Amino acid sequence: TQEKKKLAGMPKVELHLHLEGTLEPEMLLNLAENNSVSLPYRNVDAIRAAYRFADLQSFLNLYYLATQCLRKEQDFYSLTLAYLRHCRDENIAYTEMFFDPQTHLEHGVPLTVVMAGISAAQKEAEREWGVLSGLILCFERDRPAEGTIALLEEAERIGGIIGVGLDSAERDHPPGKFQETFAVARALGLHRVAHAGEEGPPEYITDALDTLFVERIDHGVRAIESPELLRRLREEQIPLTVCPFSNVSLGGFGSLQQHNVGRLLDAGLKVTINSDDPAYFGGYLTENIIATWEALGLSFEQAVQVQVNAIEGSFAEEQKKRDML
Ligand code: ES4
Ligand code: ZN
Repeated sequence: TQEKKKLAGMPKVELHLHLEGTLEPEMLLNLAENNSVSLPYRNVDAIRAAYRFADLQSFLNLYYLATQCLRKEQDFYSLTLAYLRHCRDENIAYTEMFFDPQTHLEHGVPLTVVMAGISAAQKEAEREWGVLSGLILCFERDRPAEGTIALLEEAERIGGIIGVGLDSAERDHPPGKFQETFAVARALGLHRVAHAGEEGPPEYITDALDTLFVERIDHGVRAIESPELLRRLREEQIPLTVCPFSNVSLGGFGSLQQHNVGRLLDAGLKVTINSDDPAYFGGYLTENIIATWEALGLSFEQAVQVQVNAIEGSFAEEQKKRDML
């Protein structure tokens, strides 16, 4: 339809995207071969067959297994450039990308290597295609907070991150453990976001706001359980980076038709739509937007509002935001 074409063609912004979650099966097999990492999968079909997840943890197990194949600067460069090429093809003008350095460090890959590869791809995508991007360093909440301040300081010495985030297994891992680390990030002038209310309770959303001083909530769909929190999120216009395909893939909602993003929009929240880990969850940003819009019967105006929210909720410079609006 005409409206569908307009949504696909309009300039877009993505605010919740894990670079490691863009690792497609074909690239994964290539990297495994090149880096002599043995995988329990022989071919693309076997990998795709493993993309059936019961919950967040079952997904993370596969996601972290696959990250073992990322070893060299070139690997991070190829991964990032392939995603940014998708952005060009989908008219995504600006994207803020997460990465998980602790996992790579555990595999013996230094932060300098990871960041050099990502940064080279970002520069190339901007130069060649005009696709702008920012990089957000995520801490994994199911690891100790110990060492995260040193990691943050090293990233600042290298340069190139615009903020910090908090991801990985949410259940039984409240945000408060990272209070000091996020305070340092804030003092350094870095932006702050956290996954909260994906599988965890609404209290984790409140805690992320009050103890980490986050500026956005990643996911946040369980806010629906607390009228008081809904009121706060609306009054303070805290952006939520909702990821519909991700939530359905990981069992948060039985189907796209049952997703609550329409209700969150109706409640006046500053909702954005994002792809999270598109290689694993069945589609990139445009597909998330169009399929959600169709499944929930959202209005065209609501779909456009979601993109205005993403521009306004982004950490782009004010002038760039005005250019995008
Ligand atoms: C993630 Cl979907 C999701 N949730 C939490 N942490 C993550 N890391 C990568 N994808
Ligand atoms: Zn995520």
